[in-house]
Amino acid sequence: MGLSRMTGAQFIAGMLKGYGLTHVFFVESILRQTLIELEQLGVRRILTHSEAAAAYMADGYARVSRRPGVCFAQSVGAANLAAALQDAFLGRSPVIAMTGRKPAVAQLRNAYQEIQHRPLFSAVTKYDADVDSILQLPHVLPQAFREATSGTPRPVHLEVEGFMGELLERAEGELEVIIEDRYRRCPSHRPHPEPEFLREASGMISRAARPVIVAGGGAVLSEAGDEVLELCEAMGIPVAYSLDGKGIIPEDHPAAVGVVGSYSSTCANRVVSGADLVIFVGCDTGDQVTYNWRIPRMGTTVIQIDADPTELGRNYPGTFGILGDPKVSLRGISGSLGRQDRRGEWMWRARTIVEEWRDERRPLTESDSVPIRVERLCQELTRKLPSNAVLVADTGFSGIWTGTSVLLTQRGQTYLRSAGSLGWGFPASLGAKCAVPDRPVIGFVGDGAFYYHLSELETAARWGINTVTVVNNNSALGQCLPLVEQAYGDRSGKPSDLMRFRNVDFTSIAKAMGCQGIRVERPEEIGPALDNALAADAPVVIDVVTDPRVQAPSPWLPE
Ligand SMILES: Cc1ncc(C[n+]2csc(CCOP(=O)(O)OP(=O)(O)O)c2C)c(N)n1
Repeated sequence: MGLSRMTGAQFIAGMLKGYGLTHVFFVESILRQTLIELEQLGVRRILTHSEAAAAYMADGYARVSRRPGVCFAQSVGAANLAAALQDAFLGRSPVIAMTGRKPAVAQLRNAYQEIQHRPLFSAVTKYDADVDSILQLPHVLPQAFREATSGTPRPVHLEVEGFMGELLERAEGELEVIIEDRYRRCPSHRPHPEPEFLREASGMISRAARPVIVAGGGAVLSEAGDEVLELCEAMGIPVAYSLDGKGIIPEDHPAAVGVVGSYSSTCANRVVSGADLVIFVGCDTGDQVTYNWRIPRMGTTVIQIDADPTELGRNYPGTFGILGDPKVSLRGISGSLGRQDRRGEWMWRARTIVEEWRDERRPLTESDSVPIRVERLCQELTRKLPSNAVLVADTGFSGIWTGTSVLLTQRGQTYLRSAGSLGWGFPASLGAKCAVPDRPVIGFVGDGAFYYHLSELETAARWGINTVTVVNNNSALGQCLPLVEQAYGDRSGKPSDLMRFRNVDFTSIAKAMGCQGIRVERPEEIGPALDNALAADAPVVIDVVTDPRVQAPSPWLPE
């Protein structure tokens, strides 16, 4: 190939296409020439109704495909875009964000729409470069892909000269588009652990009486499901997981004990609390998966396997850390295990704890009450979830409900969830569908979450992004309801001002925007609604009227 004369726009477009991008997400007035080039290359240009939605779509695209997702915004949109990268940062998602900036001569002198962007992006990116010369492009653009996909995947930001990036994209240079295949997806590298550490870990596992695996998003990223199962079955080790690790093994497997931590199943918290050895696999040990670092309790023996050395021992001092790709490391541990011990009694005990929790919840999951109980909605969703489905959950109760009450029993199913930003779920589900158009993508959102980006129903209809969105419509910020009432205590006033909405039928909004809508008010209507929505040739909103007083399960904590 070699060098050839091209514009900045041609180079950027060539790189994005070369790295496998099928879609980019943006609000107009940015990189126009690049978008024109991308059209020629067959990349779909998804115009959104806000920069936040563009970032969330790129994020959903990236998380489900483990390939970088790309979003653009013009100068004044940069702050909106940066705000929405928070979820990609927390969710460890390889999003590449590109924005425009007026040239240096316009900076710091009251230029229209212009503020400093670096502070906005510094907290939500791992790499942030200004691109003021076309000669930088062959360095910064490949580096953006390397940074986004290596180590802990996270967002990166490139700020391109010109408020629309136009100065750089019109410039010409002698350039060559070089694609490094390795950085087209995560994990870009699979670091191999030190053998003596694997032997030591195997010894610790053999000696433990009640070991538990807690698998996280890093294990999913590494596609370590088979290796987790192999270790758990060979050695009799129950498997809990973070929300990001949900689906790592089929949840109806006898060793699966559920999501542990604060957004959790009682059974998972009980089993992990009872362990004498906890093996964190690609799991961040943050406050959510450990319920404020109380499960496992400090002092418990911990092995942690992670591809990022800075995670090892971060929250449990004295951790036995193994630096390595989870899949490779687990293979190594299984390979160096001596005596196999099925730990019949411990496995039976873990299983009993799971059965107790499921039995306890059965009256709710099979409830016929109207308004519909969310437990029943989740049960129907479990039954109808296609074997290759992607389930995308918003934050708060939507994370708890889906995490605890929708079971992913098939290896081909994927679970994605908001890392905390209310409103992420719907646009993220659209981005996910763009990345995996042949898989059914189902969003699960509260009405409070859905309101954020309702306008993207029009985007879904315009581009035929045929997702199913299940709205848990309780006309309230349900998770906040009891908390606000509690905060009021005996004081007079109107708590409802803080968390109640009007009763709105989202199906009419969906239809007005060119989508389909199915209103569900009775439990027996849920199954048929899901069947019809999954078969539809359009984006569908299933608006499920539920009881705002029904609270998602609270986390269990030992005495
Ligand atoms: C950006 C943002 N703002 C506020 C919150 C706090 N928050 C978490 S859950 C929640 C209520 C969600 O309501 P809804 O989506 O209707 O779901 P429900 O609780 O009713 O199931 C709020 C306000 C948040 N997580 N993110």
